[in-house]
Amino acid sequence: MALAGEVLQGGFLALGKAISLVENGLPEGRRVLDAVAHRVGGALRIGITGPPGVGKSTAVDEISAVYRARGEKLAVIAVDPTSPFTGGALLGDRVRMVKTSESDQVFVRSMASRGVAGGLARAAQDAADLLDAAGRSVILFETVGVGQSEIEVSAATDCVIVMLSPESGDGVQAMKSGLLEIADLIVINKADRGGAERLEHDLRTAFELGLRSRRDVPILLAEAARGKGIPEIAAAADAFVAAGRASGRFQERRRRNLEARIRRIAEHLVQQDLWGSNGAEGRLRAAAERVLAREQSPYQGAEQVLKESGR
Ligand SMILES: Nc1nc2c(ncn2[C@@H]2O[C@H](COP(=O)(O)OP(=O)(O)OP(=O)(O)O)[C@@H](O)[C@H]2O)c(=O)[nH]1
Ligand SMILES: [Mg+2]
Repeated sequence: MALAGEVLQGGFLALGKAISLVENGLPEGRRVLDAVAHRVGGALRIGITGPPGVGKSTAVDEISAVYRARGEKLAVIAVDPTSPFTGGALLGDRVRMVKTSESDQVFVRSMASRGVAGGLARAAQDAADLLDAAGRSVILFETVGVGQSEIEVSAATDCVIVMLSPESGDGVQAMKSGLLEIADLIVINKADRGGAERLEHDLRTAFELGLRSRRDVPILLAEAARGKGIPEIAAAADAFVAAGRASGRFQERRRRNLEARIRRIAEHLVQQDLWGSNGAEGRLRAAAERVLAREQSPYQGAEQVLKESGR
Protein backbone atom coordinates (compact mmCIF):
# COMPACT_ATOMS: atom_id res chain seq x y z
CA MET A 1 0.00 0.00 0.00
CA ALA A 2 1.54 3.23 -1.20
CA LEU A 3 0.37 5.43 1.66
CA ALA A 4 1.64 2.99 4.28
CA GLY A 5 5.04 3.05 2.60
CA GLU A 6 5.09 6.83 2.71
CA VAL A 7 4.09 6.80 6.38
CA LEU A 8 6.99 4.47 7.15
CA GLN A 9 9.27 6.93 5.36
CA GLY A 10 8.12 9.54 7.87
CA GLY A 11 6.70 12.08 5.44
CA PHE A 12 4.54 14.69 7.15
CA LEU A 13 2.13 14.91 4.24
CA ALA A 14 1.51 11.16 4.24
CA LEU A 15 1.16 11.19 8.02
CA GLY A 16 -1.43 13.95 7.87
CA LYS A 17 -3.37 12.04 5.25
CA ALA A 18 -3.23 8.73 7.11
CA ILE A 19 -4.27 10.33 10.40
CA SER A 20 -7.31 11.87 8.70
CA LEU A 21 -8.26 8.43 7.44
CA VAL A 22 -8.11 6.81 10.88
CA GLU A 23 -9.76 9.82 12.46
CA ASN A 24 -12.72 9.34 10.14
CA GLY A 25 -12.80 5.62 10.81
CA LEU A 26 -12.30 4.78 7.13
CA PRO A 27 -11.26 1.31 5.92
CA GLU A 28 -8.21 2.76 4.14
CA GLY A 29 -6.97 4.04 7.50
CA ARG A 30 -7.43 0.62 8.97
CA ARG A 31 -5.39 -0.89 6.12
CA VAL A 32 -2.53 1.55 6.76
CA LEU A 33 -2.55 0.57 10.45
CA ASP A 34 -2.39 -3.12 9.52
CA ALA A 35 0.45 -2.48 7.11
CA VAL A 36 2.63 -0.53 9.56
CA ALA A 37 1.93 -2.65 12.68
CA HIS A 38 5.36 -4.30 12.48
CA ARG A 39 6.99 -0.94 13.12
CA VAL A 40 4.87 0.25 16.07
CA GLY A 41 6.05 0.31 19.67
CA GLY A 42 9.30 2.22 19.71
CA ALA A 43 7.93 5.63 20.61
CA LEU A 44 7.49 6.90 24.13
CA ARG A 45 3.96 8.20 24.71
CA ILE A 46 3.42 10.89 27.29
CA GLY A 47 0.06 12.40 28.22
CA ILE A 48 -0.26 15.92 29.57
CA THR A 49 -3.65 16.70 30.98
CA GLY A 50 -5.24 19.16 33.34
CA PRO A 51 -7.95 21.79 33.69
CA PRO A 52 -8.34 24.47 30.99
CA GLY A 53 -5.75 27.21 30.85
CA VAL A 54 -3.23 25.84 33.33
CA GLY A 55 -0.42 26.11 30.78
CA LYS A 56 -0.40 22.70 29.14
CA SER A 57 0.33 23.93 25.61
CA THR A 58 3.02 26.25 26.88
CA ALA A 59 4.62 23.35 28.72
CA VAL A 60 4.28 21.00 25.75
CA ASP A 61 6.16 23.55 23.65
CA GLU A 62 8.95 23.70 26.18
CA ILE A 63 9.09 19.98 26.90
CA SER A 64 9.28 19.32 23.16
CA ALA A 65 12.30 21.57 23.00
CA VAL A 66 14.03 19.63 25.77
CA TYR A 67 13.50 16.29 24.03
CA ARG A 68 14.41 17.70 20.64
CA ALA A 69 17.66 19.03 21.97
CA ARG A 70 18.49 15.39 22.75
CA GLY A 71 17.79 14.37 19.19
CA GLU A 72 14.36 12.90 19.75
CA LYS A 73 11.79 13.20 16.98
CA LEU A 74 8.70 14.79 18.42
CA ALA A 75 5.02 14.62 17.67
CA VAL A 76 2.23 16.40 19.49
CA ILE A 77 -1.42 15.36 19.42
CA ALA A 78 -3.52 18.12 20.93
CA VAL A 79 -7.12 17.21 21.63
CA ASP A 80 -9.50 20.15 21.44
CA PRO A 81 -6.95 22.86 21.98
CA THR A 82 -8.86 25.96 23.00
CA SER A 83 -5.67 27.95 23.03
CA PRO A 84 -2.99 27.61 20.38
CA PHE A 85 0.58 26.62 21.06
CA THR A 86 2.63 29.66 21.96
CA GLY A 87 4.80 28.97 18.98
CA GLY A 88 7.89 29.52 21.09
CA ALA A 89 9.71 26.26 20.73
CA LEU A 90 7.67 24.97 17.86
CA LEU A 91 7.20 27.81 15.43
CA GLY A 92 10.45 29.47 16.33
CA ASP A 93 12.33 26.34 15.44
CA ARG A 94 10.27 25.78 12.37
CA VAL A 95 11.25 29.15 11.04
CA ARG A 96 14.86 28.55 11.87
CA MET A 97 14.84 25.11 10.35
CA VAL A 98 13.23 25.72 7.02
CA LYS A 99 16.23 24.18 5.33
CA THR A 100 16.53 21.12 7.53
CA SER A 101 14.70 17.86 7.10
CA GLU A 102 11.28 17.01 8.46
CA SER A 103 12.83 14.62 10.92
CA ASP A 104 14.11 17.61 12.87
CA GLN A 105 10.74 19.22 13.19
CA VAL A 106 7.83 18.66 15.51
CA PHE A 107 4.77 17.09 13.95
CA VAL A 108 1.71 18.77 15.46
CA ARG A 109 -1.81 17.55 15.00
CA SER A 110 -5.03 18.82 16.53
CA MET A 111 -7.97 16.54 17.06
CA ALA A 112 -11.52 17.42 18.00
CA SER A 113 -13.27 15.31 20.59
CA ARG A 114 -16.58 15.75 18.83
CA GLY A 115 -17.15 14.14 15.50
CA VAL A 116 -14.39 11.59 15.69
CA ALA A 117 -15.83 8.34 14.36
CA GLY A 118 -15.80 5.59 16.95
CA GLY A 119 -14.38 7.57 19.82
CA LEU A 120 -11.62 9.96 20.60
CA ALA A 121 -9.41 7.50 22.45
CA ARG A 122 -9.44 5.13 19.50
CA ALA A 123 -8.58 7.87 17.01
CA ALA A 124 -5.81 9.32 19.18
CA GLN A 125 -4.21 5.94 19.71
CA ASP A 126 -4.46 5.04 16.04
CA ALA A 127 -2.82 8.36 15.18
CA ALA A 128 -0.07 7.68 17.70
CA ASP A 129 0.57 4.28 16.12
CA LEU A 130 1.03 5.95 12.74
CA LEU A 131 3.42 8.53 14.21
CA ASP A 132 5.28 5.78 16.03
CA ALA A 133 5.67 3.73 12.85
CA ALA A 134 6.80 6.88 11.04
CA GLY A 135 9.75 7.10 13.40
CA ARG A 136 8.58 9.80 15.80
CA SER A 137 10.33 8.79 19.03
CA VAL A 138 8.38 10.87 21.57
CA ILE A 139 4.65 11.50 21.25
CA LEU A 140 3.04 14.06 23.55
CA PHE A 141 -0.74 14.03 23.99
CA GLU A 142 -2.30 17.22 25.29
CA THR A 143 -5.86 16.87 26.55
CA VAL A 144 -8.05 19.02 28.73
CA GLY A 145 -8.73 16.81 31.71
CA VAL A 146 -12.45 17.29 31.95
CA GLY A 147 -14.35 14.61 30.06
CA GLN A 148 -14.08 10.86 30.48
CA SER A 149 -12.84 10.32 26.92
CA GLU A 150 -10.14 12.97 27.33
CA ILE A 151 -8.97 11.28 30.51
CA GLU A 152 -9.02 7.98 28.66
CA VAL A 153 -6.66 9.40 26.05
CA SER A 154 -4.06 10.41 28.57
CA ALA A 155 -4.42 7.22 30.56
CA ALA A 156 -3.47 5.20 27.50
CA THR A 157 0.12 6.39 27.59
CA ASP A 158 3.41 5.39 29.18
CA CYS A 159 3.44 8.36 31.55
CA VAL A 160 0.70 10.77 32.58
CA ILE A 161 1.59 14.28 33.65
CA VAL A 162 -1.27 16.05 35.39
CA MET A 163 -0.86 19.80 35.32
CA LEU A 164 -2.62 22.08 37.77
CA SER A 165 -2.30 25.72 38.67
CA PRO A 166 -2.82 27.45 42.00
CA GLU A 167 -5.60 29.47 40.41
CA SER A 168 -9.28 28.70 40.25
CA GLY A 169 -9.53 25.77 42.62
CA ASP A 170 -7.80 23.39 40.24
CA GLY A 171 -6.84 21.08 43.06
CA VAL A 172 -10.41 20.50 44.14
CA GLN A 173 -11.50 20.08 40.54
CA ALA A 174 -8.74 17.55 39.91
CA MET A 175 -9.66 15.52 42.96
CA LYS A 176 -13.30 15.42 41.93
CA SER A 177 -12.73 14.57 38.30
CA GLY A 178 -10.49 11.58 38.93
CA LEU A 179 -7.48 13.26 37.37
CA LEU A 180 -5.25 12.55 40.33
CA GLU A 181 -5.90 8.82 40.07
CA ILE A 182 -4.19 8.66 36.70
CA ALA A 183 -1.26 10.97 37.53
CA ASP A 184 2.26 9.54 37.37
CA LEU A 185 3.62 13.02 37.87
CA ILE A 186 1.94 16.20 39.04
CA VAL A 187 3.08 19.62 37.93
CA ILE A 188 1.83 22.75 39.64
CA ASN A 189 2.33 25.38 36.97
CA LYS A 190 2.11 29.16 37.32
CA ALA A 191 4.13 28.94 40.49
CA ASP A 192 4.76 32.67 40.00
CA ARG A 193 1.12 33.34 40.85
CA GLY A 194 1.51 32.30 44.48
CA GLY A 195 -0.39 29.59 46.27
CA ALA A 196 1.62 26.79 44.67
CA GLU A 197 3.03 25.52 47.97
CA ARG A 198 -0.43 25.63 49.46
CA LEU A 199 -1.80 23.52 46.62
CA GLU A 200 1.11 21.11 46.96
CA HIS A 201 0.32 20.75 50.64
CA ASP A 202 -3.38 20.17 49.91
CA LEU A 203 -2.51 17.47 47.38
CA ARG A 204 -0.15 15.74 49.79
CA THR A 205 -2.89 15.79 52.42
CA ALA A 206 -5.37 14.34 49.94
CA PHE A 207 -2.92 11.55 49.12
CA GLU A 208 -2.31 10.74 52.77
CA LEU A 209 -6.00 10.73 53.63
CA GLY A 210 -7.62 9.14 50.64
CA LEU A 211 -5.56 8.35 47.60
CA ARG A 212 -2.81 6.44 49.36
CA SER A 213 -1.90 4.54 46.22
CA ARG A 214 -0.77 7.86 44.73
CA ARG A 215 1.19 8.94 47.75
CA ASP A 216 4.58 8.63 46.07
CA VAL A 217 3.66 10.63 42.98
CA PRO A 218 6.23 13.38 42.51
CA ILE A 219 4.87 16.93 42.66
CA LEU A 220 6.89 19.56 40.80
CA LEU A 221 6.49 23.31 40.61
CA ALA A 222 6.95 25.10 37.30
CA GLU A 223 6.56 28.34 35.41
CA ALA A 224 6.10 27.11 31.88
CA ALA A 225 5.75 30.60 30.43
CA ARG A 226 9.32 31.33 31.55
CA GLY A 227 10.66 27.86 30.91
CA LYS A 228 11.22 27.31 34.61
CA GLY A 229 11.01 23.77 35.91
CA ILE A 230 10.72 22.28 32.43
CA PRO A 231 13.95 20.22 32.33
CA GLU A 232 12.90 18.86 35.73
CA ILE A 233 9.56 17.71 34.30
CA ALA A 234 11.31 15.88 31.48
CA ALA A 235 13.78 14.37 33.95
CA ALA A 236 10.97 13.19 36.25
CA ALA A 237 9.13 11.63 33.31
CA ASP A 238 12.32 9.91 32.22
CA ALA A 239 12.91 8.62 35.74
CA PHE A 240 9.37 7.26 35.90
CA VAL A 241 9.79 5.50 32.57
CA ALA A 242 13.22 4.14 33.48
CA ALA A 243 11.94 2.75 36.78
CA GLY A 244 9.00 1.20 34.97
CA ARG A 245 11.25 -0.44 32.42
CA ALA A 246 13.47 -1.82 35.17
CA SER A 247 10.58 -3.24 37.19
CA GLY A 248 8.56 -4.51 34.26
CA ARG A 249 5.69 -2.15 35.04
CA PHE A 250 6.23 -0.26 31.80
CA GLN A 251 5.64 -3.34 29.65
CA GLU A 252 2.83 -4.54 31.90
CA ARG A 253 1.05 -1.20 31.53
CA ARG A 254 1.41 -1.30 27.76
CA ARG A 255 -0.07 -4.77 27.72
CA ARG A 256 -3.00 -3.68 29.89
CA ASN A 257 -3.61 -0.59 27.77
CA LEU A 258 -3.61 -2.76 24.67
CA GLU A 259 -6.01 -5.24 26.22
CA ALA A 260 -8.46 -2.40 26.87
CA ARG A 261 -7.96 -1.06 23.38
CA ILE A 262 -8.38 -4.42 21.64
CA ARG A 263 -11.46 -5.12 23.73
CA ARG A 264 -13.05 -1.88 22.52
CA ILE A 265 -12.10 -2.58 18.92
CA ALA A 266 -13.50 -6.11 19.12
CA GLU A 267 -16.78 -4.80 20.53
CA HIS A 268 -16.91 -2.24 17.76
CA LEU A 269 -16.29 -4.91 15.10
CA VAL A 270 -18.97 -7.19 16.53
CA GLN A 271 -21.45 -4.32 16.45
CA GLN A 272 -20.53 -3.41 12.91
CA ASP A 273 -20.81 -7.03 11.86
CA LEU A 274 -24.16 -7.50 13.55
CA TRP A 275 -25.91 -4.32 12.49
CA GLY A 276 -24.12 -3.83 9.20
CA SER A 277 -25.17 -7.25 7.85
CA ASN A 278 -27.97 -7.73 5.33
CA GLY A 279 -31.44 -7.81 6.78
CA ALA A 280 -30.36 -6.66 10.24
CA GLU A 281 -32.92 -3.89 10.33
CA GLY A 282 -35.72 -6.24 9.31
CA ARG A 283 -34.80 -8.79 11.99
CA LEU A 284 -34.72 -6.05 14.59
CA ARG A 285 -38.10 -4.77 13.53
CA ALA A 286 -39.64 -8.24 13.58
CA ALA A 287 -38.31 -8.77 17.10
CA ALA A 288 -39.85 -5.49 18.25
CA GLU A 289 -43.16 -6.57 16.75
CA ARG A 290 -43.00 -9.85 18.67
CA VAL A 291 -42.36 -8.05 21.94
CA LEU A 292 -45.18 -5.59 21.20
CA ALA A 293 -47.47 -8.54 20.52
CA ARG A 294 -46.45 -9.92 23.95
CA GLU A 295 -45.03 -13.07 22.37
CA GLN A 296 -41.50 -12.51 23.70
CA SER A 297 -39.53 -10.57 26.26
CA PRO A 298 -36.93 -8.12 24.87
CA TYR A 299 -34.24 -10.65 25.83
CA GLN A 300 -35.88 -13.42 23.86
CA GLY A 301 -36.20 -10.95 21.00
CA ALA A 302 -32.50 -10.16 21.14
CA GLU A 303 -31.58 -13.84 21.28
CA GLN A 304 -33.67 -14.56 18.24
CA VAL A 305 -32.08 -11.66 16.35
CA LEU A 306 -28.66 -13.14 17.12
CA LYS A 307 -29.76 -16.61 16.06
CA GLU A 308 -31.26 -15.35 12.81
CA SER A 309 -28.03 -13.46 12.12
CA GLY A 310 -26.16 -16.73 12.38
CA ARG A 311 -24.69 -16.22 15.85
N1 LIG B 1 1.60 33.51 35.06
C1 LIG B 1 1.84 32.44 34.32
N2 LIG B 1 1.15 32.26 33.19
C2 LIG B 1 1.41 31.17 32.46
C3 LIG B 1 2.39 30.21 32.85
N3 LIG B 1 2.39 29.22 31.91
C4 LIG B 1 1.47 29.54 31.00
N4 LIG B 1 0.88 30.71 31.30
C5 LIG B 1 -0.17 31.42 30.55
O1 LIG B 1 -1.41 30.80 30.77
C6 LIG B 1 -2.22 30.96 29.60
C7 LIG B 1 -2.75 29.61 29.15
O2 LIG B 1 -1.65 28.83 28.73
P1 LIG B 1 -1.83 27.58 27.79
O3 LIG B 1 -0.50 26.95 27.63
O4 LIG B 1 -2.56 27.94 26.56
O5 LIG B 1 -2.76 26.68 28.71
P2 LIG B 1 -3.49 25.32 28.35
O6 LIG B 1 -3.54 24.54 29.59
O7 LIG B 1 -2.86 24.70 27.17
O8 LIG B 1 -4.93 25.84 27.97
P3 LIG B 1 -6.11 25.03 27.24
O9 LIG B 1 -5.50 24.24 26.14
O10 LIG B 1 -7.02 26.11 26.78
O11 LIG B 1 -6.74 24.18 28.29
C8 LIG B 1 -1.35 31.63 28.56
O12 LIG B 1 -1.64 32.98 28.53
C9 LIG B 1 0.05 31.38 29.07
O13 LIG B 1 0.96 32.35 28.65
C10 LIG B 1 3.13 30.46 34.04
O14 LIG B 1 4.00 29.69 34.45
N5 LIG B 1 2.80 31.56 34.73
MG1 LIG C 1 -3.72 24.07 25.32
